[in-house]
Amino acid sequence: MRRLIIGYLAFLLLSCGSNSGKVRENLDFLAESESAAPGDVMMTATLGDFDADSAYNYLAKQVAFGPRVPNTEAHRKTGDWLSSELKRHGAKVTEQKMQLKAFDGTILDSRNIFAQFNPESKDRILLLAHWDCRPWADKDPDPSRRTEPVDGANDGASGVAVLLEIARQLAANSINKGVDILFVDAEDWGTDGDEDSWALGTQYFVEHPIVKGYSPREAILLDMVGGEGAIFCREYFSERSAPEVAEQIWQTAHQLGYDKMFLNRMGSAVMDDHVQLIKAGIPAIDIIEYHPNEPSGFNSRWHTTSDNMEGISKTTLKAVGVTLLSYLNKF
Ligand code: AHN
Ligand code: ZN
Repeated sequence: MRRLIIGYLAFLLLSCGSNSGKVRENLDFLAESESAAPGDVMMTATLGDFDADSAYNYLAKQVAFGPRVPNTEAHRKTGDWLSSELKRHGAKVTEQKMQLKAFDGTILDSRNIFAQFNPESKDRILLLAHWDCRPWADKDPDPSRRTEPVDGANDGASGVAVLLEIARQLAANSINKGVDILFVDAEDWGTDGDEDSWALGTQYFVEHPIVKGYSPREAILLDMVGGEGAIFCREYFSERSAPEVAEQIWQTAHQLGYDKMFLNRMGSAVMDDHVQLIKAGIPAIDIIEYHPNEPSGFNSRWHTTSDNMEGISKTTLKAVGVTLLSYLNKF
């Protein structure tokens, strides 16, 4: 049995990044659930209304700094701005500065940015996204452009933008819940086939707790949550770790009328920041786009020079933001 599970896991990992619709079909054990008709909104985000224009501006602002690649000026400036923006929203902000060694030996001047709302509350939820950009557009269709950095409009800036807007809503509505927002660095300086080369900032975060004995009830990772026409399916490692959290998120999305975007079925297995949290004992899920017709499982702009503002949709940002904000109301 144990060997079977390990074999199954290996199979899944191999399938990550390959176009194996058949495997995914077999994983489709989650039944479609009842959903509201579009526009039939059964619940509102009482923490305030998630403002998609504001989230979009937060996204554009990051992209305007330039690619947020560690060891660059754009990265340093963006880090300073993220930190000041979170402080402006009344959070207790801690910057975790560290030098991380990438798989290719490069030393990355990195920084995790940790913002706590109601730090005294014991019952906490952790919301996170990576804020760095991939240094090379190695999936670009044009080989001559594969050494250029990516803009990371979707891969990086989108998750951060949604969380900044959530921080703004938390401040405006002075809620009394324990909410932590974490922007992790050095997620995207990884290489295929070496799973520990990714998510370096999150690895550092769990190895060097900022708060003694830190153990949030659950964590929700946002990754690639702004793409035009994005679909969100349930993710394998999230299901292993915190199926009840995923269930609640997808149910909330359906109640809000976003059942066409949040499909209640299995997508793929993604090695992402949440896996490092899970390994450290924190129940975590990943809300990440799933593109069944792409070899990567992500949209065709992923890790290309086209991951820019043109691929961003306010509708997608809004669906994710409103869903998450509504979920926080229930937390
Ligand atoms: C895999 O490709 C297996 N994981 C992707 C993690 C990632 C990179 N998320 C954003 N960029
Ligand atoms: Zn990436």
